[in-house]
Order: sequence, then structure tokens, then C-alpha cells
Amino acid sequence: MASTNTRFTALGMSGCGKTCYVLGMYYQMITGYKGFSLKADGDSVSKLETWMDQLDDGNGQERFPAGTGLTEVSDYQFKLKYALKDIMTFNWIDYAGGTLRARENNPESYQALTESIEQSTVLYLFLDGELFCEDDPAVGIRNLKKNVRTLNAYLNEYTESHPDTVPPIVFVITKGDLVSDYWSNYNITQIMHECFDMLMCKDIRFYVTMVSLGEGIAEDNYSGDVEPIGMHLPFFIGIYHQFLNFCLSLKREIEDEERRNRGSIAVNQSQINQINNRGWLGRLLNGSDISGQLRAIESAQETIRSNSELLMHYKKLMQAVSSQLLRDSRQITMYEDGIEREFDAAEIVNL
Ligand SMILES: Nc1nc2c(ncn2[C@@H]2O[C@H](COP(=O)(O)OP(=O)(O)OP(=O)(O)O)[C@@H](O)[C@H]2O)c(=O)[nH]1
Ligand SMILES: [Mg+2]
Repeated sequence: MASTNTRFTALGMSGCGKTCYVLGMYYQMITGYKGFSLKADGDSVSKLETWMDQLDDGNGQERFPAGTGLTEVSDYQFKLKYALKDIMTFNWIDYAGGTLRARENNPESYQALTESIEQSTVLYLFLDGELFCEDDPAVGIRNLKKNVRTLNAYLNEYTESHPDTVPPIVFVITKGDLVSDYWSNYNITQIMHECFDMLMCKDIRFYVTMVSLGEGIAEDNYSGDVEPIGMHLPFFIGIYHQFLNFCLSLKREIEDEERRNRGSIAVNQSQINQINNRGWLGRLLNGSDISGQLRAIESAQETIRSNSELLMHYKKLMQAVSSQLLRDSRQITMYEDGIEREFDAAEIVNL
């Protein structure tokens, strides 16, 4: 059966805001958003709860989680609920930005990162919004180019070794509160061409979004209120793709199973017909019990019915996620085959 468990991996240079994103996303989603809510599981619960308290009550830089250690791989387990029912589990994998440079001095972490990416439905690339806080956008783009050099080297290698299987990528520009005054000077297509040109090509889909822990979070030496902005969007894009993959593979499985069940129904029906055609003497001499065949037909019909209900259920969830994304689509820029396109959830038509 197609899996309702998945994993998302966060990549980005040190200090760009990856760990604060998981925290802000949880902060926003724990109370629920448009019927969806998150629940952390296992060891992640107490860590995230402590961080949320610290973020609410603390001041200055101490209110944020400390930088992720180089050998630390944080694996946050979450359960996604819709209308209070569990619908999927996922692991959010958060690495230290330094891991990208650790191929020689920390090969285990580097290897674990690579394996995590292989298993991810969606990749998240975090860009430090503070780099764009420049009056001259050319300077901002240059800042970013320098900052993501290591990330680029990693992506180059990855895209070369996976020419046909690069998963959808979500760029998350962090610290939106700091960037907002400068952002109108930038052109996203230009940023992407200058800094991530290798992704502007055929068969690669990526999205660009912006998030913040709160419009005034940095005010008075970082003592402003926490009011997450846009934190649900990158996450909703991830679950949209996970549901899409899930529904497509479920549909394939169901079609195969339906073919087998229809075959079984036909075989049993023809046995019933043969028995019925024997005439009363034949039935008396060879037996006339058709209950086994009737049970087999009923069970095959039941499987077909319950499978199509399951698919319907996931299609409805997909519809809920995609409708939300469509409503928020002005905050998402999507590129496919190197061209900016409107997010229109067109692939749902194939389901
Ligand atoms: N103004 C503002 N600052 C933020 C926001 N999110 C994060 N920051 C700042 O960015 C710093 C680094 O964030 P982290 O989430 O620890 O960065 P990271 O990418 O996990 O870094 P590593 O663990 O070293 O790879 C935080 O300590 C905050 O000072 C935000 O939304 N707004
Ligand atoms: Mg971190």
C-alpha cells in the first residue's frame, strides 16, 4: 500500500533560519490552520515546547534556539491531522548548515544528509533574507551568491547524479520582516538565474516563498511579538506533493487490484453459470452449492468499493490543501522547466 509517511529535508547555510522555521511552522500549525493541525511526536515534543516558551518569553538572541551542532541531525516527527483525524506522519530533518562542508571532516553527517535527501519527497532550500537588506539589489544578489557557494556546489553534484529524479524544491526566504522594505527592488527570476541557474531547466519544479517569525520580532533588540507569517506555505507545498505522490501510487495499486478482482468476479460468475446450466439432474449428481463463489464475488466487490472510498478520501484532502495554496498563490512564485508559471494545481486532473 502507498505510504502515508514521508520525510522533508531542510538545507541551507549556517544561521539562515532553518531551525527557527521548524519552530515557527509548529508554532503556527499547532493551533490549526484551515482544518489542518500538527502534533509533534516522540522526543520532538518537549524540545519544541521549550523553544516555543523561550521564544514567547525571552529577549534578544537568547530567545532563539542555539545553532545546530555539526554532528547533530534533528529529526522532528510530526503527525498531520485534518478535522482532528490523523492523516499522515512525516519527519522533518534539520541539519547544521556546516554539514554541507563536512564531506572530509565529518563524513558520517555528510552521508546521513545525502541519504536523507534521497528519501525526501520535497527539498527545502533556505535562503537568509538578511542578505537582501541592501539599497542596491545588485549588492543583495552578490551577497546571496557568495553565501550559497557551498550549497551550489552540493546542488550541482546532486542534480548531475539525479538528472531525472530531482524532487520538487521549495526555496524559503527567511527573516521576511527584515527584507520587506527592500523586496520590491528585486526580481525573483533574476535572483534565480544569477544564483541557482542549474535549477532553471527542464523537468525541475521549484517554488519561492518568504516567511517570518513576526513583523516586529526584531524590534527593541529582538523583543517583538511572535506572529508567524507565511510559515504554513512551504509546509503546505510539501504536503501537496506528498498527497499527490500518494494518490498517484494509490490509484495505480487500486487499478491493479481492481483488475484482479474483476477477473475473480468473472471466473466465479462463470462457475455459477455452469452450475446453473447443469439442469436439475446434473445439479443433483454434481452438487449445486454456489455459496463459495457468491462469497468470493461479494468480497471482491467490497475490496473495490473500499479502495475507491480510500482514494476519494485522499483526493478530498488534496483538494483542501490545493485550494488553500491556490488562495495563497500570490505569495508563491513557481518555476517549471525554468519558466515562471502560475500555481494552478493542474496535476490533480490526472487523479
Ligand atoms: N528578524 C528575524 N530573524 C530571524 C528569523 N528567523 C531566524 N532569525 C534569526 O536567525 C538566527 C539563526 O536562525 P537558525 O534557525 O538558528 O539558523 P539555522 O539555519 O538553523 O543555522 P544552523 O543551525 O547553524 O545551520 C536566529 O538566531 C535569529 O536571530 C525571523 O523570522 N526574523
Ligand atoms: Mg539550525
